[in-house]
Amino acid sequence: MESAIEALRRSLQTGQIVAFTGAGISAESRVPTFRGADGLWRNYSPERLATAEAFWEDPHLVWEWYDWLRGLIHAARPNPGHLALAELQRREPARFTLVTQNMDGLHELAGSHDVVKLHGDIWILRCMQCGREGRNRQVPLAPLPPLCRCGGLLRPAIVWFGEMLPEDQWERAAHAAQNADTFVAIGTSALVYPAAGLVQVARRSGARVAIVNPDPTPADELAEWILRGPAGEVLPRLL
Ligand code: BV8
Ligand code: ZN
Repeated sequence: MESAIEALRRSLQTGQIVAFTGAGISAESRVPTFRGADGLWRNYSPERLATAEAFWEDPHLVWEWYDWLRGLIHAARPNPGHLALAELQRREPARFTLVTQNMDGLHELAGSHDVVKLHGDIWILRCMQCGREGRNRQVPLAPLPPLCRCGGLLRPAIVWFGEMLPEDQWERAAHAAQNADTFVAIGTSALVYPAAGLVQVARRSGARVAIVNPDPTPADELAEWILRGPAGEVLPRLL
């Protein structure tokens, strides 16, 4: 591990860096991941809950799930992994891009900025009627489901399965991956597309790929370096 960290550290000294994060980076902030042993989706099937159809069918049930998740995330604090990425961006603002699949907002709380958010933000609500969006950090939400001033139903401004990713965010992420010299995938199972495809995009564009994850992922075969450990321990050592 030491030699890999040393080699990755050297690679980060020059060129464009992309950090690509998933739920694993928030695991040490006690925000459960989706597919781990204690994953959120052990009890619920994501395709059943995290879809527009499920929401139309039973907005109250889907909101109970997200209101519960908001309560967990509201209590969470950024961990050394989030803080290390914010510090790296502070040192190399022109050479660093953070692309996240997470919707918990912990990267921003840690001090990261201009974060590319591929799957939206659980703290932003969007009206299904008038489209108005607003930040709302109220936990628990009351009433459930929350309603807009216009009377329309509010939904979380996150990307459900079967939904398109925000065009501008995807463009920024794809551009960063195409121009990356070093691409570090942190805490993601690399199973959800099109986000997971960014690792291949970076690799094909000539980037050197590193993976920070205690467990194997399908992206491992693209990696020059695999740092087999928790982000909260590995990333600070990288700095
Ligand atoms: C789209 C919001 C179509 C909701 C999410 C079959 C094959 C290929 C693709 C598909 C297919 N069937 C369907 C699809 C498409 C689908 C998809 O990819 N499905 C997968 C499951 C197969 N994708 C979509 O539907 C996307 N949209 O394709 O649109 C389209 C096309 C044209 C026109 C219209 C439509 C939308 C994808 C976004 C879905 N929304 N979230 C909600 O979650 O409530 S995705 C969800 O998974 C999360 O948001 C998360 O962002 C994402 C990825 O999960 P990870 O972040 O990787 O987390 P995970 O738990 O999986 O892994 C954690 C990792 O951390 C593990 O590896 C673990 O080992 C590691 N770890 C643990 N502890 C630590 C750690 N690492 C470091 N440190 C630690 N301490
Ligand atoms: Zn409205």
